[in-house]
Amino acid sequence: MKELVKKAIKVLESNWQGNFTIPCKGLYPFQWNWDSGFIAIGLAHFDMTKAKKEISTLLNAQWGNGFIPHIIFHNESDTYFPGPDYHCAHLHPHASNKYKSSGITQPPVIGFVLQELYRIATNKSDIIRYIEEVIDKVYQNHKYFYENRDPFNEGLVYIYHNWESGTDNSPVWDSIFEKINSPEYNFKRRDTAHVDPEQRPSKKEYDHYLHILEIAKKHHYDDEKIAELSPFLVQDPLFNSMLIKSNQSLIELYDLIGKKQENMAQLKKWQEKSIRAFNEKLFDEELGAYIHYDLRNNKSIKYISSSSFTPLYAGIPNQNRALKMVTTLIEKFGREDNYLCASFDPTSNKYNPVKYWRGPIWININWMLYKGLKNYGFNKLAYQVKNDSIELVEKIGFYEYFDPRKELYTNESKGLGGTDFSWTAALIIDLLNENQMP
Ligand code: 2M8
Repeated sequence: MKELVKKAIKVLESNWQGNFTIPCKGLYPFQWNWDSGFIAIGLAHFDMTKAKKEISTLLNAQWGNGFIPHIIFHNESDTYFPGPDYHCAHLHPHASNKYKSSGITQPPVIGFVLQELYRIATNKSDIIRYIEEVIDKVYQNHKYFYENRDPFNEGLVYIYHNWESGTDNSPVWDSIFEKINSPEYNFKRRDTAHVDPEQRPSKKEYDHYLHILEIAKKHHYDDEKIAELSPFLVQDPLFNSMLIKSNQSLIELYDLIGKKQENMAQLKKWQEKSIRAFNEKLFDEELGAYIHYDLRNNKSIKYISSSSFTPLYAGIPNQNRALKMVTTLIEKFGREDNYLCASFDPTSNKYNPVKYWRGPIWININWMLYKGLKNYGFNKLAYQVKNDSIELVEKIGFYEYFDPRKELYTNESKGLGGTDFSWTAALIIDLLNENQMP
């Protein structure tokens, strides 16, 4: 196990750029928002200075309105599309004039990441000082979401692009894209130069991704216009779980530092409303899990993905509902010959065990599922998720994603997507470190 931690540290060190970490050489050569959050958790175990730097570098690129972009283009690179010249974030009046970035965001993990750093830190007074320095920025980010991404004041925020979800080509988006008449764009993809196209989204899907961006750009990334016009407008259980989990962390951290009682009071109000709305609107009794809501077309999207179970990590369901979710998880995802946890329902005909977010296992989601299941007392399943994650990485390496089918794994097996992937390394360090704790 010590060897695996050493290897993971090596991955993180080789992806470190001096003040942030790239997710993967070639494939993702810039700073990504939620990647940085997960990466900081790994860094914190062996170099807290770097962990703090990772978060500060991301927060430095925050816009005047509290928004934090999904990619920050600190450096030049021509190995990724779409780059800064395509995204044109400067179209928005509050965009940072110091950093080039995208104009879309990603799941808000930084609140709970700060609490993780506090948990891991040995020097508690140092990390408290750091939290005091940055916590208001994270609060401003949550304020941005509640004030700009919740047009009906429901307590649930929307995403307007699949890239905002983090689960880019999940089958959950298929029905939305089927309704959109996107033009065929002429562009040069870079991802398929690094990874087998079988494991990446299709050209048609990329046309949709660009089309939604074009609409946002045309309106200078104006949130009101986007809410009115974007063909993609979704309340995502993963995204909202991250917000709720981070709300809770911010409440507890404000309590710890004993400052800004007014922010804490506001967070508590958001939190109560969000949890209630989440439980009322996003749970599907028949499917026994939380699902996405298509706000543009006013209907639930009736598919189960690994996002459906992330509310466990945020403490959203009550114990009864959590039990229902676990039954669903075991029934649909828990075949003995599969590792846990596929990113999409393996019993669905849309499931594809090698294609990105349409089936493969992702370590960041497993990390959340492990923690969530454990918090509700489902220890056996929790440890199965944890042990499966470690076993996969130990067998074949720090890949971006993994085929769930056990029979495929021999000594020559390869994983999927990018190699030496940062959040896989970072979260494996965290999972392994826990074993050494009393
Ligand atoms: C993937 O997304 C990017 C776009 O943001 C891409 O495919 O080009 C996703 O897996 C996303 O969740 C992740 O943050 C990003 C970088 O690892 O890659």
